[in-house]
Amino acid sequence: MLDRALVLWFPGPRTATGEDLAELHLHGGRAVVSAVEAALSDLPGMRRAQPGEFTRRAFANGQIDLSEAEGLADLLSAETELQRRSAIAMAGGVFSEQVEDWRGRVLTSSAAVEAVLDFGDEDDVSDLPPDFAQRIAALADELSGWLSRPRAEALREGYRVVLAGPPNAGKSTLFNALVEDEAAITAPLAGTTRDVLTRAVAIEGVPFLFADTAGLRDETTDVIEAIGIDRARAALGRADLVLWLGTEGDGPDGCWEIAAQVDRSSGKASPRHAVSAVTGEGLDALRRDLVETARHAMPRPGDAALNVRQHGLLAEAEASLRVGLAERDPLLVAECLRRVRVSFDALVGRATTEDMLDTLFGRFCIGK
Ligand SMILES: Nc1nc2c(ncn2[C@@H]2O[C@H](COP(=O)(O)OP(=O)(O)OP(=O)(O)O)[C@@H](O)[C@H]2O)c(=O)[nH]1
Ligand SMILES: [Mg+2]
Repeated sequence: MLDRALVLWFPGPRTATGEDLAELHLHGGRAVVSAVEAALSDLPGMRRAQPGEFTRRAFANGQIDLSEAEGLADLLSAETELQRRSAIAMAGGVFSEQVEDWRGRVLTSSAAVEAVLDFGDEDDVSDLPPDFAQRIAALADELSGWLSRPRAEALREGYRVVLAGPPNAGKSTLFNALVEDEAAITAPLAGTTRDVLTRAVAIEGVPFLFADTAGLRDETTDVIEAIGIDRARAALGRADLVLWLGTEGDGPDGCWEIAAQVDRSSGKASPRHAVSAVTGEGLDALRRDLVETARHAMPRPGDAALNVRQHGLLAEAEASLRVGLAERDPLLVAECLRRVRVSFDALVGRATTEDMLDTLFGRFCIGK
C-alpha cells in the first residue's frame, strides 16, 4: 500500500494531447509521491515527461496549433491580469482563427491566379477578377493593422520605466516607493547607487519593470561609479519611459520631468509630476499616469498579441502581399501568394500544400 488515491482514465482521442491519459490524484506528501514514482519507474517504458511535452504532443497530434501552444506557454507564465487575458486569447485560438481566415482568402486569390495560368488561353478566364488587387490590398492593410499593434513582449517583460538624474536626486528613494520595497540603498552621499537595479511589479494589473540607476555626472574619480554611469546610460537606451529627476530640459527625449523631494526643495518650473517619496505626496498621481501610459503601450485586455516569431512571419506575409500587388505577371503573383501562405502555415505550425490543392479544385469549376 502506497496511498489511497483517485485514478482517472481519459481515453483518447478527445483528451488534451489526443492520446490516452491517466491521472493519479495522490495525497501530496513528498514521501507518497516518491514512493509512487519509484513504483511507476519499474514499469517498462515508463519515464518522466520532458518540459512542455504534453503541449508538444497536443500540437503534434493536431489538438492545438502553434499559436495556441504559444498562448498556453504564456498563460502558464502569466503573472499579471493583463498577461493572463492576452494569453487566454492566444491559447483560445483567437489569432489562429484570424490566420485561418486570411489563409482562406489567400487561397481563393491563389486559385484565381492559377486559373489564369492554366486556362489563360481560353477567353472567359484570361484575366484576374476585377476586384483582385483590391482584395489583396485590403488583406495587406489588415496585416499592417495587426503588425502595428503593441507586442506581446511588452506584456511579458513589463513596461520599462527607468529612473535617472544626477546623484542624490532621490532616484533610489522614489524607486523604493514605486516598487513598495526597500530594494535600493538610499543615502545622502552622492554616488550611492552603482549598479542598475531592476524590479518587476504589477500596478493595477499592468506589468512594469522599474530600473534604478547610478546618478549621472561627468566628473567622477571613482572607477566603479564610472562603470555604473555607463550602465545607467545603457539602461536609458532600453527604456520605454524615463523618469527624469535632473535639471529640467537635460533629460532624454520623451522623458517625464519629475520634481522629486518636493517636501524640501523648490523643484522644477513645470514638471509632469511633483512628488515626495518621503511624504508620499504626488505618488498616486504618478502611479495613475504610469498605468494609463503603459496601458496604451500594451495589448488591450483580451487582445491576442503577437510575439517576435509571429510578428516576423506576419511581416513577411505582408511584404509578399505588397510585392504581389505590384506584380503584373500572373506567374510571379502566384509565387508571391504562395509565399504568403508559407508564412501563414508557419504561423500556425502547419506546412503543407495539400489543402491548397483541395481549395483550388474545390472552389473552381474545372469540369467545363
Ligand atoms: N525629505 C526628502 N528626502 C528625500 C526624498 N527623496 C530622497 N531623499 C533623501 O535624499 C538622499 C538621496 O536620496 P537617494 O534616493 O539615495 O538619491 P539617488 O538619486 O538614488 O542618489 P545616487 O544613488 O547617489 O545617485 C537620501 O538621504 C534620501 O533620504 C524626499 O522625497 N524627501
Ligand atoms: Mg541611488
